Amino acid sequence: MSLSPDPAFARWQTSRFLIDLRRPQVMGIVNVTPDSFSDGGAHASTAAALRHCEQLIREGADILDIGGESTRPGSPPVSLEEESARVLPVVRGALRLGVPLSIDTYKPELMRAVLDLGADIVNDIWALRQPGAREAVAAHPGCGVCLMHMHRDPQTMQAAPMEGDGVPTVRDFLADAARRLRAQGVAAERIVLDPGIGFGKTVAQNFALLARQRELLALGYPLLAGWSRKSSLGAVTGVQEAGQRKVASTAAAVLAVERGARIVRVHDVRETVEALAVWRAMQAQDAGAAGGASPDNPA
Ligand code: PT1
Repeated sequence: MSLSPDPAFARWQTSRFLIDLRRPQVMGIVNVTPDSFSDGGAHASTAAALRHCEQLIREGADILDIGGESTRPGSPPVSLEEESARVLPVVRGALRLGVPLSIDTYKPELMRAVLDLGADIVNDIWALRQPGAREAVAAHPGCGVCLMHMHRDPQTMQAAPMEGDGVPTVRDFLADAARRLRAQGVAAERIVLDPGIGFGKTVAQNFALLARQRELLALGYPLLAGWSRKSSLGAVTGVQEAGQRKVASTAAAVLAVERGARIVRVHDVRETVEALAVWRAMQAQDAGAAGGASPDNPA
């Protein structure tokens, strides 16, 4: 099982683009933060961030995810003014690059501002739980949205992770978040769900969310998975330095896709695109990929 024939999984409606999810999509991470967890703040300036956007597109990114506040465990929040000053100039420039732009923010004022500029997707680690966020997305006629599960908040989530079997908890949370947004009139095709790897979960709970992605897919929405450089990968590989976790991150991205995720959020775009080309070559010959000639199946 991997590609669902259900049309609910086939595409993601966003402001400017109808994204075809039959091919897994690589979402490249663009951190516009001086304290960014893995690029040492190298992209803190607008020009550097835009160069990074162009680089990720050359490497094969299908979508760019632009964020101005680090939400890795223990990160301090930044003000609306600071986050807007970091993100808005980059969004203005990146709108010309011809790929869907996702903005990683939970602040409704910034959501409205980027949607007014023409941004395509709101990626919210709070799943639109901040007052006014759901309304900001619902007021837009066609933007995409990614709803992510987080236990507690970025400051406290790892101090007291979830308890017990996290999969039903995450599933029920995401079902509720999607239901609330649908109730505001947002079409199902605009919505993607994300288990929130590393957001208040133990290492075992994160891997259970990978092993049992099928239980989340049962909700009927496409899934986005973000494993890139995260500490759970460090825990199982012994690689302490986040920037050195490329192999583990790429493996996790492929496994997530193999278990049904349609979008992977990654730092290492070139590696991920290459690895997914291998996955796609396998997929093309999978049972049901009717009639393809191959060494095992001569035409
Ligand atoms: C994610 C995600 C995100 N992750 C979406 N947006 C981050 N939709 C930011 C660690 O354990 O998975 N999905 N935006 C980054 N967050 C973290 C969390 C970074 C945990 C690092 C860790 O190392």
